[in-house]
Amino acid sequence: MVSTPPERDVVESELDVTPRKQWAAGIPGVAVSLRRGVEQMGAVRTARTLRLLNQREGFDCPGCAWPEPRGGRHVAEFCENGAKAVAEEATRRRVGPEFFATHSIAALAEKTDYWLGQQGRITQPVVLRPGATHYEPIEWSEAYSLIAAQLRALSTPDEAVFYTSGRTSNEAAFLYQLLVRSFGTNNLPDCSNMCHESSGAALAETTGVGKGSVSLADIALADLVVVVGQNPGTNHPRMLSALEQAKEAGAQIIAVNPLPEAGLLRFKNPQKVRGVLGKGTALADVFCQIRLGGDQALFQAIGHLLLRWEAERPGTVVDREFVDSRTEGFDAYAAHVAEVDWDAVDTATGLDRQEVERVARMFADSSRIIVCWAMGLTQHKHSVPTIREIANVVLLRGMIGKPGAGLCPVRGHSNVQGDRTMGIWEKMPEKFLAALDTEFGITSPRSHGLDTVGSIRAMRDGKAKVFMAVGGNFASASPDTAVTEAALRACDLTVHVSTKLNRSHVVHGRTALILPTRGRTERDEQAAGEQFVTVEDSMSVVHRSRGRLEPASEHLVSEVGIVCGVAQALFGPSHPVPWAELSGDYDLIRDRISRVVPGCADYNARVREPDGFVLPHAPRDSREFTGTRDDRAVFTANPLTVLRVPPGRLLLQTLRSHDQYNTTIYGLDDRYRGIKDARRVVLVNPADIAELGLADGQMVTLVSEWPEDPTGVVERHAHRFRVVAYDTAVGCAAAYFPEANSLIPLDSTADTSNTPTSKSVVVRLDPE
Ligand SMILES: Nc1nc2c(c(=O)[nH]1)N[C@H]1C(S)=C(S)[C@@H](COP(=O)(O)OP(=O)(O)OC[C@H]3O[C@@H](n4cnc5c(=O)[nH]c(N)nc54)[C@H](O)[C@@H]3O)O[C@H]1N2
Ligand SMILES: Nc1nc2c(c(=O)[nH]1)N[C@H]1C(S)=C(S)[C@@H](COP(=O)(O)OP(=O)(O)OC[C@H]3O[C@@H](n4cnc5c(=O)[nH]c(N)nc54)[C@H](O)[C@@H]3O)O[C@H]1N2
Ligand SMILES: [Mo]
Repeated sequence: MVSTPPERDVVESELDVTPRKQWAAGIPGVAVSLRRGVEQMGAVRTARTLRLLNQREGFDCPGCAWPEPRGGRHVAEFCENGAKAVAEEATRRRVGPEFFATHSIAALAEKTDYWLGQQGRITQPVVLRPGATHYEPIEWSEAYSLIAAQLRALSTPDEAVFYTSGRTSNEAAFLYQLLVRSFGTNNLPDCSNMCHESSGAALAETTGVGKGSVSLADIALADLVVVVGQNPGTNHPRMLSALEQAKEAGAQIIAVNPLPEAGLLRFKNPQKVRGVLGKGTALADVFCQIRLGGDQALFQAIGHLLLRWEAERPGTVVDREFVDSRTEGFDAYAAHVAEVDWDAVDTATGLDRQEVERVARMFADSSRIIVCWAMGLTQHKHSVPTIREIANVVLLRGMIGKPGAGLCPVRGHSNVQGDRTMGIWEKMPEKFLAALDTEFGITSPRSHGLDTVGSIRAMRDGKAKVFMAVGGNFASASPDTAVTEAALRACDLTVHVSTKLNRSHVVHGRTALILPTRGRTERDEQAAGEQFVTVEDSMSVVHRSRGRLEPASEHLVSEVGIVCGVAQALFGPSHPVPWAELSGDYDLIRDRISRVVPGCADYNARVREPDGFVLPHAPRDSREFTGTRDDRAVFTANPLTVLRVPPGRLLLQTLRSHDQYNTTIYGLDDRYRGIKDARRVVLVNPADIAELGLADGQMVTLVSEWPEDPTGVVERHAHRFRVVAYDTAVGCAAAYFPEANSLIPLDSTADTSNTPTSKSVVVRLDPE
C-alpha cells in the first residue's frame, strides 16, 4: 500500500542558499520586525501595537511562552518573531463574506497554508452545508444550535473530540473543559500532545510536577546552562537576552544540537548598542553536534562519568545530602549506568569521547546548573527516558530547588502551560475532577479521553464524528497528513474557532463551521465592562493580558463567549453552570478557578498584582517531591535506545524555519540558516550527499518506510524536495514542518507520552 499525500505546498521558486549566519538578532532582526509590522498594520498601528506588547497594562505576546522579566515589564520586551506574531493578528487584511463567495472550497484547497494565512482576519461566522461548494455566512445563534444538535445526536459523548491549541486564555480554557466534561467526555486532545507531553510525563514521574523548576532569575545566577534540542534564536528569541546575562555573570553555556544554530553560537542584542554594532556575544562555550536521538546516550554517559569520578574522590561530585534525604532509586540507577555501553554511546551520539568527558567535567565542576530543552528532546520514540536521564544527572548533582539551578523545559505556545493547569488534558487527576464536580454540581466522566493521535484514529475509524477546535490548525500540525485529512473528512461536523484561515478549514466534515474570534491584542467588552484574561508562562508565572486594539470586526466573539454560546445551546437554561453570567464578567470565572484549580486560591486578587503571581512548585520552592509515589524524587534506570538507520537511509527531523509560527508561514526565508525563498528543502551533510550518490541542489522525493501489519512496509512520499548541503550531524537530515508531516506515520509515537516522532523519521532520498 502506498499513501500519497497532497502536494499542495509545492512552492515554485528559485532557491537561494547563502552561508549560514554565525549570529542571531541585531539590526536585521529589528528591521525585519518593523517591516513586517508596517506591511500588515501600517506605521501608526505598528508603533502603537508594539508599545503595548508584554507591558503590565498591555497584552501578552502571542509568540512563545518565554517569561517576561519580573518588575521589568515597563521596558519593551519583544523580539523580531514576537513582532511577526503580533503583525499576523493585528493585520488590516480581512476575509469577509465576499471572499468566501468568490473562493470555492475546491479552489481554497489548492492553496498553501502560507497563502491562506496571508488573506487576513476572518470577520464573520460561516458555514459549509452538506454538499455545498462554498462557505456562507451564518448567524451566531444558528451556529450554536447547529453544534448543539449534532452533539445531541451522537450515540455517546465520546463520539466528539475537542481540541485546544495553546493560545487560549486561562478563562476560556477553564470554561471549555467545563463544557466538555459537563457534556460527558474527557476527549480533550491538545497541541501539547505533540509538543512537551514527553517532558510532562518524565518530570511528573521523577519530580512529582510536570513543569519546569526554574524561574527567569535563576538563569542569571547559573554557572552552567545547557541548551539541548532547542533553537532559541528563532523560537524563543527573548531567551537569548537571559543567556547573555548569565554569560556576562560568568556562566558557561553548552549547546547540544545536530545543527549549529545561529542563536546558540552568537547573539547580538538589539536592545543594546554594543549588540547592534559589535560582533555580539559568543554564547556557547561548547557545541556538541550530536546525532538525532543521541541525547539519552549522552546523559547516560555523563551520569556514568560523574559516578566514576565520585568513586575516585568520594564526596566531590554526588550531592549526598540531597540524594540521601530527598530521592529514591539511586543505587539501582548507579548500578545501571556503571555498565554503560561506550560503543552504543559512540554510535548514538556521534561525539568523540573527549568531548563527552569535557561536558561531564563541566557538570562536575559547576555548582549551579540549569538544563533547558524543547522539541529536539520531546519528539522521539525514547523521549521520556531521555528526559528522565537528564533528571538523573540533575538530581545526582542536587540541582533542584536552589537558586540558579534546575530543569527547564521551554514551552512553545504562549499559554500552553496555562491551558493544562486549567484542565485541558484528556487525563486530569481525580482531585481536579472532584473539585470541578463539587464547584458546579456536575458529574465529570472518569475514564481517560483521547489524545491527539487517539483522536485521529477514532475519527479515521468512524468512532468520533464531531471535531471541534479552539485555535490551532489540526490538519497541518498533526502527523501523517493524508491519514489526518481523511479522518477530518470522515466527520459529520468540524468546527474551528479561529482568527485566520488555515488548511483545517478546507479539510472539512460533512458540515463545517468557522467561528471567528477576537485575538489577544483586541479589546474585549462584555456586559460587566472591559475584560482582561490571564495566562501562564513557561516558568509558572500567571499574569494578566489585556487587548487594546479595536477588534478586527464587530461580529467577532471572544473565545469565552463562543464556549458559553455553545454551552447554552447545548444545555439549555436550567443547567447548573451559569454560562451567561460567566461570559459577561470574567471575574466570576476566576472566582471559580480559585476554588477548583490547585494553587489558584485568591486568583482575582493575585492576578491583579503588577507582575501576577507564581504558581506553587514544591521541588522548586522547598525541595519537596510530594507529587511522587513516596514523596521523594525518583532516579530511574533506563535501557539505552540507539536509533539505528538501515544503509542508504537518513534520520530526518522536521523543524521550524525562522519565518513561521508552527503552521503559520510568515515568509519563505530561513535567514539564520541562509535559506532564501524555499521551504521544500532537505538539509543533508555533504558526506552523506556524496555517500548516497546525490548532488547538492538535486531534486528528490523523501520516502519514509514504516512496517505495518498485515500489509508489510508502508511507504509515505513527499515529492519535490531540494537537497541542500548543510552542516548537520552525519546521518541526519532536516526538513520543515508542516511540509514534511506527511512522512510521519500516525503509529510512530513516543513511548508513554504518545507524542509523534517528528524529530526521528527514517527516510530514503529518491532522485526525481
Ligand atoms: N518564531 C517562532 N517561535 C516559536 C514557534 C514557531 O514556530 N516560530 N513555535 C513555538 C512552539 S509551539 C514550540 S514547541 C517551540 C519550539 O521550539 P524548538 O524546539 O526550538 O523548535 P524546532 O524548530 O522544532 O527546533 C528543534 C531544535 O532541536 C534540534 N534537534 C532536533 N532533534 C534533536 C535531537 O535529537 N537532539 C538534540 N540535541 N537536538 C535536536 C533541532 O536541530 C532544532 O535546533 O517554539 C515556539 N516558538
Ligand atoms: N512534523 C512536526 N509536526 C509538529 C511539530 C514539529 O516540530 N514537527 N510541532 C508540534 C508542536 S510543538 C505544536 S505546539 C503543534 C502546533 O499545533 P497547532 O497549535 O494546532 O497549530 P498552529 O499552527 O500554532 O495554529 C495556528 C492557527 O491558530 C489560529 N489562531 C491563532 N491565534 C488564535 C487565537 O488567538 N485564537 C484562536 N481561537 N485561534 C487562533 C489561527 O487560525 C492559526 O491558523 O504542532 C506540532 N506538529
Ligand atoms: Mo509546541
